[in-house]
Amino acid sequence: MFFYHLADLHIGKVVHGVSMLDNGDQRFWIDRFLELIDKKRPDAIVISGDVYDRSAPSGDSVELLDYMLTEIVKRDVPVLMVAGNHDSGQRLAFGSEILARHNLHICGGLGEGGEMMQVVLNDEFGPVTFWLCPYVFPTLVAQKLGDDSIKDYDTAMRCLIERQGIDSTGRNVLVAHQNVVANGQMAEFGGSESVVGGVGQIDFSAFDCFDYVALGHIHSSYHVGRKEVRYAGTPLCYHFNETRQKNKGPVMVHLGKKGSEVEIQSAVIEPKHVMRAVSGDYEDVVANEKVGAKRGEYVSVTITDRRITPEIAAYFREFYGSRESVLMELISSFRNSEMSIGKSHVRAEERSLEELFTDFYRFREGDELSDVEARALQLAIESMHSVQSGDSVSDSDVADFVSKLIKELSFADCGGEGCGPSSGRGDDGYCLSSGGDDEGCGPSSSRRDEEAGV
Ligand SMILES: [Mn+2]
Repeated sequence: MFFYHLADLHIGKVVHGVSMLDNGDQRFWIDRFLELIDKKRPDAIVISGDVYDRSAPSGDSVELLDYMLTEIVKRDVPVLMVAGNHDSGQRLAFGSEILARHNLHICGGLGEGGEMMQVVLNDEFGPVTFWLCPYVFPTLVAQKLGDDSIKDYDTAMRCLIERQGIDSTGRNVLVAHQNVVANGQMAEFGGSESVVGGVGQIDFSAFDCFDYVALGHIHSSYHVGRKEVRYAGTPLCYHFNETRQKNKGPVMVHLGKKGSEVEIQSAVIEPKHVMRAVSGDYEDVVANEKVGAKRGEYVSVTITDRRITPEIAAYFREFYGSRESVLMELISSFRNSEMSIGKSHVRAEERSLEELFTDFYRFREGDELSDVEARALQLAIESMHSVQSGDSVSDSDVADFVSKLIKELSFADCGGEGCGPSSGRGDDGYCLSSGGDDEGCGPSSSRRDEEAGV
């Protein structure tokens, strides 16, 4: 018996504002998977929950799952699927009795008395019983089994399995969606799970009577306690932490004669967009990415030596956009306070406004003020000092200052200082300030995106 074990498809998932559905990532993966089915001819497909990302999935999500299941069933391959904690079991199981006649087995809930759905498939060694168990929690199991003493997940699962009356002389596979651990050790979280560690742990020994346990819930692909108790992981990276996992993809399970070793391998499906995280000093990231960035990627950039300015954000967005890539995340791990901007240990209150601004400018622009800019700063500070504290600033004060500024700067401009207050530096062939200086700090669109946390 050879089957593919998948889990946590999360159809409709949005990652950093990018819809894996609308951007074609999930459809692309499904099409590659269908090719794999044509090539390898499995005896079954097992899907261990979190089929959708939401309990009330969008119409497009339903359409995509419909496409996937229809294509598999057309190929005469049975599908065994359970509801995860993200799914509504009731909705997922719509028409399940009818669909089961076409070898599409969907389990949305337990039976009245806590029975799991059973599907028996045969191969040359006889029958294999698949036990379909949707996501369950202790109070549900306590109610189904009429046993109020069931309070925790581990007990709930053990009682539930006990209730099934499993014949362990035959071959049994469990399909479940739970948080399973080995000897209390924390799970290797992928990153995109909506649960936190330690909640609802079940020890892997609860599953001793099964030849293979096809798990969903944790988004990494790995085994727990023994190699036959296994998480498939998400098909695609749904979090930048998950880019560390090399083997994303369906798990191939070969079940031989009872008692013989179960062969388990990962199949690799290349995603439509590779997700990649880069980190380093600004100049290094810029230089490295010019050489290393590929086309059509999902990228996270962490700058370690400065804060993100609208100009930096605009630069990276443009850089990746021109490569048909998406800048999903742009963050700064630069944690020092403003005081460290000028590497000065003098308290901010004791420093002149001119010094503070010059440091701020150097930090933000990575360069010194030009002579013209220094003159403009001086004028601004003089004007400020001429206004007594507590006095209100009249419109004519402002008009005076602005006309003085324009006069000074246009004089300097004619003096060959460049083309205006901030003469658009072009380090390495790009321009940090894109000419929007008069309006404040860069094009307003980039500022909006910055606020939106891009
Ligand atoms: Mn999940």
